[in-house]
Amino acid sequence: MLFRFLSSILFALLLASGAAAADSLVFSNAWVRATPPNAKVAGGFVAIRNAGKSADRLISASSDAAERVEIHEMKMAGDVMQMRQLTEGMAVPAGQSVALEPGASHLMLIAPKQAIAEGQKITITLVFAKAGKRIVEFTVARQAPQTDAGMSHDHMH
Ligand SMILES: [Cu+2]
Repeated sequence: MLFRFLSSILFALLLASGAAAADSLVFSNAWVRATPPNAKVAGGFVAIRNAGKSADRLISASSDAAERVEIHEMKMAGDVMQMRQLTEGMAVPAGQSVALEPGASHLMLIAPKQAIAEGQKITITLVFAKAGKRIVEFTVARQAPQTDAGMSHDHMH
């Protein structure tokens, strides 16, 4: 009986550590493109790295700053670049990074409730199939933030 009790505690601990292991999504370069006042949409971009061992999926997004937030992709239809909503969301494979970036997949803030002006912060909640909700702060900018890759490393001597 005692053994049974101990093993159920152990099982609970394993479940808890499993939940912690799901917490392995890393977000970088989160930004929303500044729009003119009264713009009907704004594009949101972020790199998502899944450092975990199980595949996940971005299934929806929302923000207080907009009526709704959709997950879009850009696709060529003949000669024309078109946007469509990814109603099934976007896969984030284990051990890989996916980039929401201009000209590719992106978040679309529909009917912004406020001016989206340079320098502002916009909080967007990203919902993942396994990891659940993640709250990510996006900076409003005119263009993609520069990463500092390579600047302070690898000097030749
Ligand atoms: Cu779009």
